[in-house]
Amino acid sequence: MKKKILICGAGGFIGGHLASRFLKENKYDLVCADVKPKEYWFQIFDEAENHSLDLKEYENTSKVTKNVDYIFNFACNMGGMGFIENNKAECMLSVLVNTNLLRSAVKNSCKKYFFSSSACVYNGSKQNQTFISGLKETDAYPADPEDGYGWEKLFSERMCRHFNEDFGIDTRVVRYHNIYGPLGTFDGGREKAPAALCRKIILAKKNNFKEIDVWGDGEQTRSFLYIDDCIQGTLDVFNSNSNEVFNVGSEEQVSINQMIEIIEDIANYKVNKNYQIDKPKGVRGRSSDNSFIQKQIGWKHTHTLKEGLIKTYNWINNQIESGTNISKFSKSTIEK
Ligand code: GDC
Repeated sequence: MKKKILICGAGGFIGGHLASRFLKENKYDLVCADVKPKEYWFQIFDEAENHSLDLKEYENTSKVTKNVDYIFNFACNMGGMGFIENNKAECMLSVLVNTNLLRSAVKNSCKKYFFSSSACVYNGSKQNQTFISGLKETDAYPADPEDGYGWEKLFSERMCRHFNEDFGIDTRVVRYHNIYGPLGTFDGGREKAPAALCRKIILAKKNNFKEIDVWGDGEQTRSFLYIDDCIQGTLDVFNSNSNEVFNVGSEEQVSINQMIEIIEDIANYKVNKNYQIDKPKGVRGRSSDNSFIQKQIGWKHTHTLKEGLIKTYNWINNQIESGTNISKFSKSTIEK
C-alpha cells in the first residue's frame, strides 16, 4: 500500500511545486489542503484529494490528518517585506495552523512532520550590514527575529522540537531563504523582490518607461534560492534521519542593485532607479551558510541566480503577455 502524504498550503508556491514533484514520482497517495478557494490554487491536480479549508481550526486539521503518514506544513499567511511588515498579527496567527496540525498529528498517529521555517528567524543584530557572512543555524539565538512573522516561525520551530521530545513525533524543520521561481506571486502586495523586480522591468520595457521604483537604496543584500533547488533540499532533509534545523538557501549573496543588473541583462533593457527609502526594507544584509546542511545531508543548490532569474523572468513575461491567470498570482489578500 502507498503511504499517504498531506501537503498543507498546497495551493501556494512551494506546496504546489512539491505536490507536482510527488505526483511525477507516483510513490505516494496525496492529500492537498489550502485555505484558498480551489480556483485560486497556484497549481491543482485531479490525481490528489483536494480540500479547501481553514487549517487554523482544530476541527479541520483533525479531519484532514486522518490516516495520513507524513505531513508537510507550508500553510502560513506570508509574503515579501511589503506584506509581512504591514500584517504582523495576520502572520502571527499562522501559529494556530502549526499548533493544531501538531496536535492532530499526535492524535492521528502520523509518523513524520515537516515544518517550513524561514531565514526571518535570525537575530537582527547579525544582519545589520551588507555582504555579511552567511548565517549559520546557531545564529537564530539569542532570539531577536523579524517582528511578527519571524517570531511565529521561531516559536513554531520550537514547538516542533518539543512535540518531538515529549510526544515522539518525528519532525523535520528547514529555514528557507527567499525562494523564487515560476508559478509564484509576482504582483498585488505579497510578491518578493525577484518577482517584483522582474515584473517592473518587463512592464518598463513593454511600455517604454525609463524608470522603475526600488525599495530602499538598493545596496541591501540577500541570497535567493531557485524553487527546484528548494524542493530538492526539502526532500533531502525530509528523507534524512536528522531532526536538526537546517538552512535551505543560496550562498550567492547580491545587492538588490546587482540583481537589477542581472534582470536588465536578461531583458536587454536598462532602467533608471527611483529609490523609495520609506518603503519596507527589512534587514540590511542576509545570506545562507550551507556548511551544516552540506555536511549532514549532502544538499547543495545547483542554479545560479542568473539561471533562476531567466526562468522566472520568462514565466512572468508570458503571464503578462497572455493575460491569463494573472489574478491567482497577483492577489494580495485571501478572502475570509
Ligand atoms: O520582499 P523581499 O524579497 O523580502 O525584499 C528583499 C529586499 O528587496 C528588501 O530590502 C526590499 O526592500 C527590497 N526591494 C526593493 N524593491 C520591490 O519592488 C522591492 N518589492 C519587494 N518585495 N522588495 C523590494 C523575506 C520575507 C519572506 C521570507 C524570506 C526569507 O524577506 O519577506 O517572507 O521569509 O525573507 O528569507 P526579504 O528578503 O526582506
